[in-house]
Amino acid sequence: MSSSRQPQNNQLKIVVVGGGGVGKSAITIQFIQSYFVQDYDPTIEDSYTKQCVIDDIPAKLDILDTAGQEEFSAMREQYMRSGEGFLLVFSVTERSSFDEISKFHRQILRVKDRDEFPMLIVANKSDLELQRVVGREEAQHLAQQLRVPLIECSAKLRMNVDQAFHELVRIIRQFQQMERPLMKQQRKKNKKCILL
Ligand SMILES: Nc1nc2c(ncn2[C@@H]2O[C@H](COP(=O)(O)OP(=O)(O)OP(=O)(O)O)[C@@H](O)[C@H]2O)c(=O)[nH]1
Ligand SMILES: [Mg+2]
Repeated sequence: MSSSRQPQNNQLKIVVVGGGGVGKSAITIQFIQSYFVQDYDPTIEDSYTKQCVIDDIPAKLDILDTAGQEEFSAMREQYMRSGEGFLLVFSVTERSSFDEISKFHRQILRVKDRDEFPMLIVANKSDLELQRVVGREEAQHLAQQLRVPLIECSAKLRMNVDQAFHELVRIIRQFQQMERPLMKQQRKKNKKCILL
């Protein structure tokens, strides 16, 4: 690919959301540093950057690992405004975290004022099969309802961790590509209005 065809700005803002203790930090730290955090230390807000090449296109990911605990929920709108794509994480061992997915989804669409936005649902802790309370089919059903793809993952086993981030990057790229011509049309329209 010639350099002129490369996207000018390959920086992408990814935000990891979901209930408390579902494994957002564990997934993020596995992706960035390739180790599993065993202890639970509730997050307030942590940010990371990672350079990677996805489908032969370089990307600089700015990843925001957010607080799941309710007491920090006031910060949500602010990070939702800046995010270009969201991982919606729940734990297959905790029903309330699954119920929260729809709420995060709804809040993101409201803050973005859109019907659709780049997101990926992550069903984490799938290594804990015996403690699973949210079935695969049930999760798939919600994903179809929300029109958001879903991936099963385990931060502990490092299963589908890279895939989750890479897939979200693909979803963001597709969305932004669709948006660009639309924005141009919009600008033209606006211009016409001003001339009139
Ligand atoms: N077995 C198993 N445990 C996990 C997995 N992911 C996270 N955990 C454990 O679950 C606990 C909570 O994980 P965190 O990553 O801190 O959860 P969080 O979503 O960041 O929580 P908040 O920061 O409070 O929102 C920790 O003890 C992790 O070791 C997983 O895939 N499998
Ligand atoms: Mg955390």
